[in-house]
Amino acid sequence: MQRIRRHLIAAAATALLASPLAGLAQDIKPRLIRFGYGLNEQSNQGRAVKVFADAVEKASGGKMRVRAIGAAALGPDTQMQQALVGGAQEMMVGSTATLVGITKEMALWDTPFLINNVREADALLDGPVGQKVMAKLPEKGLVGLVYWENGFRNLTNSRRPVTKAEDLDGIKLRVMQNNVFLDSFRSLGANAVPLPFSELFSALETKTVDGQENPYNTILSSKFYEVQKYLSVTNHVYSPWIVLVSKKWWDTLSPAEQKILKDAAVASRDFERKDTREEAGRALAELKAKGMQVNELSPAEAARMRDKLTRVNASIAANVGMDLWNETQAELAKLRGRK
Ligand code: TK8
Repeated sequence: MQRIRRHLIAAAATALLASPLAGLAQDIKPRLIRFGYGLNEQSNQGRAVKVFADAVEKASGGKMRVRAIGAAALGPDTQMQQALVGGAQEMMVGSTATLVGITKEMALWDTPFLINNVREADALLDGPVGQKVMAKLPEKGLVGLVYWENGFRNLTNSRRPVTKAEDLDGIKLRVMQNNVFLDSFRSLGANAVPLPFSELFSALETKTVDGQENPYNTILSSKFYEVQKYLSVTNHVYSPWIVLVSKKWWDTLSPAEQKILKDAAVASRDFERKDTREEAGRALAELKAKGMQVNELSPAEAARMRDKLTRVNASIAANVGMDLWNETQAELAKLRGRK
């Protein structure tokens, strides 16, 4: 009897150890966050992901671990977005422009010449308008935490300096997978082709496309200067990046864990904007030193280009909704009225 009981106790103990251990292990095992991004590790994006990762690990005492996976090793933006929606990947940072297929309101940020400077960018993105756009994500299976700065976009190509819209005639120009960008550059006369960023360098190298447009930082960190001769300063749009979480996964986190991610995201945003602006400030000189030929547009040609580009505004307004569009314009007017 005694022996049987001892056996039973031993068996019960084994069972206890075997099965609830799984539950126990879940508490002990760190939460692994696969965080994907498109640029290189040595870029403003890569540096800020590292800041985020360190902040999360520190605040969670190592219970939450971020595995940063750059250079689009988890796929281009659109593929990662789908992986987040499906719950196969936890986090990413990418362009808002590639999100438009999921959340149409994101097209607001594609509006040419919407934002004039970084002060306006921060106020608009972090204020009610930016938050309203972000709030459209959860119903699509995504949670947006913060906007980072990609930056003002400029044009590069391997054929000739672009000093006026007509110089784009016949230039095969890679654009993001986004209709506003496609229509904008087609209206300027370029032969615009949508392509994921991850395929861009080799497309430029093999001359599958002649040109592209991105902020100075990216032209530098992605070494586009190796395959692009001409840089035309157009500043045609301010591009944000957005830090995204899989909603499926987010809902399994405790409020304390969610707070750790939110706080780390804000810290990474503040770091990223500062870092990006510093780099942008010296990137142009570096690109020149690397042999790029840089040209500005004359005020008259810049105005003509602006005029052609902003013809897409009416359709953007209709797409994102007139209320959001008007609120954005009112917010910008308020910002511009303030000294
Ligand atoms: C990186 C992209 C990039 C964007 C582009 O994955 O595609 O041109 O500017 O930053 O999101």
